[in-house]
Amino acid sequence: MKLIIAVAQDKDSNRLVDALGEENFKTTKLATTGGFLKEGNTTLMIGCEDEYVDEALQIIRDNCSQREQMVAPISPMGGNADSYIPKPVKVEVGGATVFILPIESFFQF
Ligand code: 2BA
Repeated sequence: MKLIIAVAQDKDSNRLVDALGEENFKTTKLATTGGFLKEGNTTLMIGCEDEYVDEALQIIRDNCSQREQMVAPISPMGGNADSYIPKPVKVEVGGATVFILPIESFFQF
Protein backbone atom coordinates (compact mmCIF):
# COMPACT_ATOMS: atom_id res chain seq x y z
CA MET A 1 0.00 0.00 0.00
CA LYS A 2 1.08 3.57 -0.69
CA LEU A 3 0.11 7.01 0.58
CA ILE A 4 0.06 9.62 -2.17
CA ILE A 5 0.40 13.18 -0.90
CA ALA A 6 -0.48 15.66 -3.62
CA VAL A 7 -0.19 19.44 -3.23
CA ALA A 8 -2.50 21.06 -5.76
CA GLN A 9 -3.86 24.51 -6.39
CA ASP A 10 -7.18 25.37 -4.75
CA LYS A 11 -8.67 26.06 -8.19
CA ASP A 12 -8.09 22.44 -9.25
CA SER A 13 -8.93 20.72 -6.00
CA ASN A 14 -12.69 20.09 -6.31
CA ARG A 15 -12.37 18.75 -9.83
CA LEU A 16 -9.48 16.54 -8.74
CA VAL A 17 -11.33 15.12 -5.71
CA ASP A 18 -14.38 14.40 -7.91
CA ALA A 19 -12.28 12.72 -10.61
CA LEU A 20 -10.51 10.54 -8.03
CA GLY A 21 -13.83 9.66 -6.37
CA GLU A 22 -15.33 8.59 -9.71
CA GLU A 23 -12.57 5.97 -9.94
CA ASN A 24 -13.18 4.89 -6.33
CA PHE A 25 -10.08 6.44 -4.82
CA LYS A 26 -10.53 7.53 -1.22
CA THR A 27 -9.21 10.99 -0.45
CA THR A 28 -8.68 13.32 2.47
CA LYS A 29 -8.48 16.99 1.61
CA LEU A 30 -6.39 19.33 3.76
CA ALA A 31 -6.33 23.11 3.56
CA THR A 32 -2.63 24.02 3.38
CA THR A 33 -0.42 27.04 2.73
CA GLY A 34 2.59 27.15 0.44
CA GLY A 35 5.80 28.26 2.13
CA PHE A 36 6.93 30.45 -0.74
CA LEU A 37 3.80 32.28 -1.89
CA LYS A 38 2.16 32.06 1.58
CA GLU A 39 -1.11 31.41 -0.22
CA GLY A 40 -3.66 28.70 0.27
CA ASN A 41 -3.28 25.44 -1.60
CA THR A 42 -4.83 22.02 -1.15
CA THR A 43 -3.10 18.84 -0.06
CA LEU A 44 -4.76 15.51 -0.77
CA MET A 45 -3.94 12.29 1.04
CA ILE A 46 -4.81 9.27 -1.08
CA GLY A 47 -4.28 5.79 0.32
CA CYS A 48 -4.29 3.05 -2.32
CA GLU A 49 -2.88 -0.34 -3.23
CA ASP A 50 0.41 -0.29 -5.17
CA GLU A 51 -1.19 -1.37 -8.45
CA TYR A 52 -3.46 1.72 -8.49
CA VAL A 53 -0.74 4.33 -7.97
CA ASP A 54 -0.17 4.93 -11.71
CA GLU A 55 -3.89 5.41 -12.29
CA ALA A 56 -4.08 7.95 -9.45
CA LEU A 57 -1.05 9.81 -10.83
CA GLN A 58 -2.67 9.99 -14.27
CA ILE A 59 -5.86 11.46 -12.77
CA ILE A 60 -3.79 14.04 -10.88
CA ARG A 61 -1.89 14.91 -14.08
CA ASP A 62 -5.14 15.28 -16.05
CA ASN A 63 -6.80 17.56 -13.51
CA CYS A 64 -4.04 19.90 -12.32
CA SER A 65 -2.99 22.76 -14.55
CA GLN A 66 0.19 24.80 -14.54
CA ARG A 67 -0.42 28.51 -14.10
CA GLU A 68 1.74 31.58 -13.98
CA GLN A 69 1.35 33.80 -10.96
CA MET A 70 2.75 37.24 -10.19
CA VAL A 71 4.47 37.63 -6.83
CA ALA A 72 5.39 40.94 -5.22
CA PRO A 73 8.75 40.49 -3.49
CA ILE A 74 9.04 41.54 0.15
CA SER A 75 11.21 44.63 0.79
CA PRO A 76 14.75 43.78 1.98
CA MET A 77 15.19 43.63 5.77
CA GLY A 78 17.16 46.56 7.06
CA GLY A 79 17.36 48.07 3.60
CA ASN A 80 16.26 51.53 2.59
CA ALA A 81 12.53 51.08 1.93
CA ASP A 82 12.31 54.53 0.23
CA SER A 83 14.53 53.55 -2.66
CA TYR A 84 13.11 50.02 -2.96
CA ILE A 85 10.71 49.62 -5.87
CA PRO A 86 9.06 46.20 -5.63
CA LYS A 87 8.85 44.61 -9.05
CA PRO A 88 6.41 41.71 -9.30
CA VAL A 89 8.02 38.55 -10.60
CA LYS A 90 6.34 35.69 -12.42
CA VAL A 91 6.48 32.18 -10.97
CA GLU A 92 5.04 29.05 -12.49
CA VAL A 93 2.83 27.17 -10.01
CA GLY A 94 1.61 23.60 -10.22
CA GLY A 95 0.14 21.41 -11.75
CA ALA A 96 0.76 19.29 -8.62
CA THR A 97 3.63 18.35 -6.33
CA VAL A 98 3.34 14.68 -5.47
CA PHE A 99 5.04 12.52 -2.85
CA ILE A 100 4.54 8.75 -2.69
CA LEU A 101 5.20 7.04 0.64
CA PRO A 102 5.23 3.33 1.48
CA ILE A 103 2.70 2.41 4.16
CA GLU A 104 3.89 0.01 6.83
CA SER A 105 0.48 -0.63 8.39
CA PHE A 106 -3.09 0.45 7.76
CA PHE A 107 -5.87 0.22 10.35
CA GLN A 108 -9.46 1.37 10.49
CA PHE A 109 -11.08 1.04 13.88
P1 2BA B 1 4.68 27.50 -2.57
O1 2BA B 1 5.79 27.15 -1.62
O2 2BA B 1 3.84 28.67 -2.22
O3 2BA B 1 5.37 27.73 -4.01
C1 2BA B 1 4.61 28.20 -5.10
C2 2BA B 1 5.47 28.28 -6.35
O4 2BA B 1 6.49 29.26 -6.18
C3 2BA B 1 6.20 26.96 -6.67
O5 2BA B 1 5.34 26.15 -7.44
C4 2BA B 1 7.42 27.45 -7.45
O6 2BA B 1 7.09 27.68 -8.82
C5 2BA B 1 7.70 28.81 -6.83
N1 2BA B 1 8.76 28.72 -5.81
C6 2BA B 1 8.75 28.03 -4.66
N2 2BA B 1 9.87 28.22 -3.95
C7 2BA B 1 10.62 29.08 -4.70
C8 2BA B 1 11.90 29.69 -4.51
N3 2BA B 1 12.65 29.45 -3.41
N4 2BA B 1 12.36 30.52 -5.50
C9 2BA B 1 11.62 30.78 -6.59
N5 2BA B 1 10.40 30.24 -6.83
C10 2BA B 1 9.91 29.41 -5.90
P2 2BA B 1 5.40 24.57 -7.25
O7 2BA B 1 6.82 24.09 -7.31
O8 2BA B 1 4.44 24.01 -8.25
O9 2BA B 1 4.88 24.25 -5.78
C11 2BA B 1 3.52 24.44 -5.42
C12 2BA B 1 3.34 24.18 -3.92
O10 2BA B 1 3.69 22.81 -3.66
C13 2BA B 1 4.27 24.98 -3.03
O11 2BA B 1 3.72 26.25 -2.79
C14 2BA B 1 4.34 24.12 -1.78
O12 2BA B 1 3.15 24.29 -1.01
C15 2BA B 1 4.31 22.71 -2.36
N6 2BA B 1 5.66 22.16 -2.54
C16 2BA B 1 6.43 22.24 -3.65
N7 2BA B 1 7.59 21.59 -3.49
C17 2BA B 1 7.55 21.09 -2.23
C18 2BA B 1 8.47 20.32 -1.44
N8 2BA B 1 9.68 19.90 -1.92
N9 2BA B 1 8.11 20.00 -0.19
C19 2BA B 1 6.91 20.39 0.33
N10 2BA B 1 6.00 21.11 -0.36
C20 2BA B 1 6.31 21.46 -1.62
